[in-house]
Amino acid sequence: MVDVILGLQWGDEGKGKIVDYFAPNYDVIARFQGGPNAGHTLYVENKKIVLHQIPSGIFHQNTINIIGNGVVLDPVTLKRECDTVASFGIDVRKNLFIADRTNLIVPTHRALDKASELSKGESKIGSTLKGIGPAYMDKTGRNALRVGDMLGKNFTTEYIKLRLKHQRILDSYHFNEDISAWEEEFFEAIEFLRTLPVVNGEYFINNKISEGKKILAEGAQGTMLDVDFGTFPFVTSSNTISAGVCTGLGVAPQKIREVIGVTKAYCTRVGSGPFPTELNDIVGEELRKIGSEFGATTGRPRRCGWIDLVALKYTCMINGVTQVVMTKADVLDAFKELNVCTAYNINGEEKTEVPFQMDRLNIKPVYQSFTGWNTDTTTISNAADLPAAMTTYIDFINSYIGAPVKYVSNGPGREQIVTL
Ligand code: 2SA
Ligand code: MG
Repeated sequence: MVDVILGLQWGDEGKGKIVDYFAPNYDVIARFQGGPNAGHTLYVENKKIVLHQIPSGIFHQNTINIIGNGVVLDPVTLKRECDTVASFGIDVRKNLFIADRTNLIVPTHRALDKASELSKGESKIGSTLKGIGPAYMDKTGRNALRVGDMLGKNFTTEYIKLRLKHQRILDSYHFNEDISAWEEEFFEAIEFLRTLPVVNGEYFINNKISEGKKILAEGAQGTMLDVDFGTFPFVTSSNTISAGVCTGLGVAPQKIREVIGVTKAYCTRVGSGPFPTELNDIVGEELRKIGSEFGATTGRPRRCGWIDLVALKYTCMINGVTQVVMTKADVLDAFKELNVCTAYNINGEEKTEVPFQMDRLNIKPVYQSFTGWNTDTTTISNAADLPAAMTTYIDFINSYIGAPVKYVSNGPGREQIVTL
């Protein structure tokens, strides 16, 4: 059976920590979408590690990790990350596998990402500039190079053909940065990638399922960044939702058991696009400061605001969430009053559904206020010891979204998680 952990907001919900926490219960951890745009933060031996390409189970000796076909893979980032992981005494060749159908990010994808963003000016997506959009365009456009191609004799020729295609687009953008250094790094990384175990991902996973192994699919970004259901066009280019597990790994829908959705106790977004509950005031700044809300991949300050239950209920619906993990609840310890958004006021009408293209509407959040618990919760380990005001806050969220909050994370440490 396959369980899924995924983000219910705009990414950065703290999925890395949660995957790391649950990893000991699983035999295999699989990434099914996204690429080096992801930034999954873990603490290993008290050191902060940010993983972009490798699944978050890599630091557990007995866990197998697989990069699935739905991922876009940047060999350079992967190599760098493998070196970091190896420095902790972990043999990546033993427990990291890569699906042969995984699409490669090539240096010109990064250049195209940059050129496209520059050309959009004010209306840019705020992408991570990792080449994600162009790489997925080449997948659906049927031009991409995949990991399996890298093992063939004609790889360099195919690469040059693709680069020429990209060059014509780059020329139309008048983009003429020299990418030869990127290319050199790319081919070095390809050599390294050739030494890693490449497998037929769909058989690999399904065989594991038949053997009765437990699989955890690790989502990247969040549902509000899903290419179909997110705040398009301010989204990423993959399906970040539970359905993405089927296409991104090659598993059938009935194999999926638990869908564990991760949400912050408040809300953040990095990059452009609509964010109804954003706080452009001192409260938003406090959230950013206390929550250390800076992009794990790009270092960009994240936009902060109150939790948005309209969006959360929607993302629980799309994913079929069976349990919710609420992270960074301790960040709210400092606040005397909390707000949760229960409806969108659009032109004087209160709506409780996420509309088509939020960015074209003037949405005012309708809030319900709660008294903050205003006490340090970071050392609590039993549900019974949580402050009553926090329980009230969580109960309200449960009843609104129709999915149960089963875990509350109250700090970055592995032990800082309360089971409800
Ligand atoms: P892209 O690069 O094409 O996927 O960007 C498109 C949009 O998706 C957003 N996006 C993200 N949002 C939150 N977290 C992400 N990962 C990093 C992190 C981001 C970082 O964990 O902090 O370090 O800035 C992530 N990846 C993509 C992106 O901001 C665009 O809005
Ligand atoms: Mg992140």
